[in-house]
Amino acid sequence: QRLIDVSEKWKPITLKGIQTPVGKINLVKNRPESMYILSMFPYPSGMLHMGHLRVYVISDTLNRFYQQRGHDVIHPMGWDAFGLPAENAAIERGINPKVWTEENIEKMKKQMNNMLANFSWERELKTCDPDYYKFNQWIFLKMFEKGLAYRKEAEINWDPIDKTVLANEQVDAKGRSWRSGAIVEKKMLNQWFLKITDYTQDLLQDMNILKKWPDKVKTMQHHWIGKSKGARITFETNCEEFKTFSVYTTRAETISVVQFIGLSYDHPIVTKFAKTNQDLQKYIDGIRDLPDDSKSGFRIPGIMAINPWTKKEIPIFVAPYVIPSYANEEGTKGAAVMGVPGHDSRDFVFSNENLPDEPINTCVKPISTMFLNSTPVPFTEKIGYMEDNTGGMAGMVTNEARKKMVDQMVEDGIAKKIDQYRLRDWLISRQRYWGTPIPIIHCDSCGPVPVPEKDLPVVLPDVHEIPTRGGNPLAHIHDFVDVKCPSCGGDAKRETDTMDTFMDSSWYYFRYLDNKNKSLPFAYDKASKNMPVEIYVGGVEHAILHLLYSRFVSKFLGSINMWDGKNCHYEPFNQLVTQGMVHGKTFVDPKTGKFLKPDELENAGDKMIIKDTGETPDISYEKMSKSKYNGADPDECITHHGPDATRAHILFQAPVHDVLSWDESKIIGIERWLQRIISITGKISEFKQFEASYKTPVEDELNEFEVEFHNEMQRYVRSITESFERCQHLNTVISDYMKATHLIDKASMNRKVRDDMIMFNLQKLISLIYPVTPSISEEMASTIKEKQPGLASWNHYQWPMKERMTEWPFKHYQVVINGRTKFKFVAEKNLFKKGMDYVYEYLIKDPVGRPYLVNRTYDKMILKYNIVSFVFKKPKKNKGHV
Ligand code: ANZ
Ligand code: ZN
Repeated sequence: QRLIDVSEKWKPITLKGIQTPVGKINLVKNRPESMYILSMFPYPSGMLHMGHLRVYVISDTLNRFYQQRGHDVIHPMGWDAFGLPAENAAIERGINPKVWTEENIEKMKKQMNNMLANFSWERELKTCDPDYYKFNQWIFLKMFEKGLAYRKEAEINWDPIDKTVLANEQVDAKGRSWRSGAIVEKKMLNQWFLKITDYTQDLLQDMNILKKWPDKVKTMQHHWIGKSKGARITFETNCEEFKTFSVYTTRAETISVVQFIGLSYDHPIVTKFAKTNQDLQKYIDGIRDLPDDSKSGFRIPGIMAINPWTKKEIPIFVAPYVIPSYANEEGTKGAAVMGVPGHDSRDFVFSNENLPDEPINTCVKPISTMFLNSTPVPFTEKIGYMEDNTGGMAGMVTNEARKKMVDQMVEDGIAKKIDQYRLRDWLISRQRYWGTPIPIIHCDSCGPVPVPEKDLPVVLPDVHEIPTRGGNPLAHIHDFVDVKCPSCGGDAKRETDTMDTFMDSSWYYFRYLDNKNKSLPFAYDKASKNMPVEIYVGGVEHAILHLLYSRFVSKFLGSINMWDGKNCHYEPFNQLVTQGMVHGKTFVDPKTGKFLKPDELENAGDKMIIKDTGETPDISYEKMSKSKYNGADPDECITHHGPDATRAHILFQAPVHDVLSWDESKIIGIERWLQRIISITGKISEFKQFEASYKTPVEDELNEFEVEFHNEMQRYVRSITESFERCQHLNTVISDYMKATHLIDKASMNRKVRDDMIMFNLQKLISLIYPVTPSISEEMASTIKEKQPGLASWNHYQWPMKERMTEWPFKHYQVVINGRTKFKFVAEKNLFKKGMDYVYEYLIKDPVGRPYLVNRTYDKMILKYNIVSFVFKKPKKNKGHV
């Protein structure tokens, strides 16, 4: 039996009189299967925020639910401890980032305990621990061995302020760094890459088996991988030195109206012509400084391309919108695009700017022209009819025409069908201190040599202050850099890049399963037994990269036989629960448009007004941020309202996937509900001395109120159980709690339901609320056990079983005689089916019915609905006789 902790600290403030549960809880473990419930581990910033609170409430609630159901739950927690903020904080303070990080971890751990998050702390890990990052290095070396880790010159996004490389998604639409706000520069550097593109097919295909992932997330992954089906078409030129080049297109059917060729600045044609054309060279030099949406171009004189379909000559441009590293011909530099202004909006804009006098040609028209007077230009729908100017294709649907055209060109030897992906290899080099050193030694004679496995970990050298004199911080630490080559023994230098922290988080869920293993990242058996993670809870902001990298690394680890995941295609996460953001109440001065601080506002009756002006502020809910003064501190809410109310409140306010608009004042509803449970528990415990042997009686022993009570309670048990199982709308769990509480309260007042049944169902309720409000559940259970020695052995940690719904086997009937209701009775449901005679016999034997029927004969007897009606002839009055 496994023991779990319940916080020993919480002293309730609002819900007075409740004692803090102390010590350990015995949970029954009767299912051998483990249940791996994982929440995304936090960056140790020093303070839990509302988003953290929300994730951990969800995962802990599920954790407790599955424990009650007898599972051996793995619910670990750790720290994503490398990365920039720690490094910056350390530089600011002149300390080692480790110090800052450790302090923060301690603070956040306390906060997690305060919210009663019940983590398997014995599994804890910190990614900045050499014991952990040793295996980042180990995995890197395995990839290196398999040819999946390589170094190449690459253009990188360079943040000139943070002096670091940025991933594409760290650069916003305006070309600024997400962190420093600086305009990002392009720079060429030798970088380490992981060949995630080798896994493109698997990453795409295996999404089909991820049935329990939100569609939105799968769409985002699809989009990121970005498969497109197209063709590479060869164009000839009129230039002797460059007889041919090729373009990549997904719209081959538009070839008859290609009006220009766009080349990326690094295309060989450009490079060649720039040698003799200073203006061109100047244009290329300035190209990196152009904004992303620049329409500019440079027409290369002295060369024309020949359209292979129409044989017309068309101009060639350097076009900045052509992405240098997308859809390049295998083994070549630079990309080329066939410009079709009639059917592509980028080409259209470019053509207007650079070929202003050229009329725009089209070759596709809409399928339905019914509502259109003319075809819009550019007409960018992929589906349409081919116009007459397309030779043999006129009238064909685009898809068909494309296929036919490509097949024809393939036959003619001028085209190849290819699939193209947007996904690039994973650049893991970071020019930073606070990360995992890449375990490579550069030797002049041997090249890059992997650090032998026995020498791992390559420990991050301890520094009092991080060198900030430019270049890589580690390059300044000579003891670290100057080493002997492991291969030839000559003088060599250590790699000074550190790894992207996404590497740390791409496999941490494996390490939890075996976090003390010294020789391997984790043991085969442990991983195979407990993987995949059953439920992964986290923010949707990690829906692309973190999940993609994790899937890649998990599959790679499968490929080198580190774990057996055949059944799940080596997918690491079975169900993904992405919780929505927490928004804060934001007050804006309608006059100035400024965000208002809490101390600029005051309470005026039931609303807030602006202190200085007395005016009503505009209120909205927005993403929490310091500049909007709309943040909320989880600690404060817990201090004021206790962890139980806070947990229930956060679940109640919105379905798991939706945005949650945080309004602390609404917690009052939750507090009333909890008070009610406390008071009915006290009351019902006083009814009488109960015995543990109670079981729900069979239906014909129940009165109709009991049947209804039983059924309604059953509906809540089922609905709550299913909500937890599906984990879609945990808010309904709380409303079911409230309804069940109301039901029991009502029954305890009306007393039409037998006492034992009320107590039995109260006990169920106390088990049902345990996942969300563990300390109140705990407290109520001990109240009952104290007052009711007969129930002392009751195990409130067991999830209530679903019971049969019952039907009351009886029915209410009424008897109507000559149009007047005379009496009512209760009898079996299908009484009328047994026939008139039976009903008559039944009634005349009934002590209530007998006086009405005895010694009379009826003229008519009718059975309808639940009414028995009799018509008796009135005794005729004797006329004439006296
Ligand atoms: C002619 C054409 C006509 C195109 C048309 C589109 C519409 P996806 O689906 O994203 O793969 N393209 C090719 N290589 C490019 C590069 N390196 N940089 C920028 N654009 C490039 O897009 C493929 C389309 O993007 C290709 O099809 C090509 O333009 C352009 F009506 O060719 B298309
Ligand atoms: Zn060497």
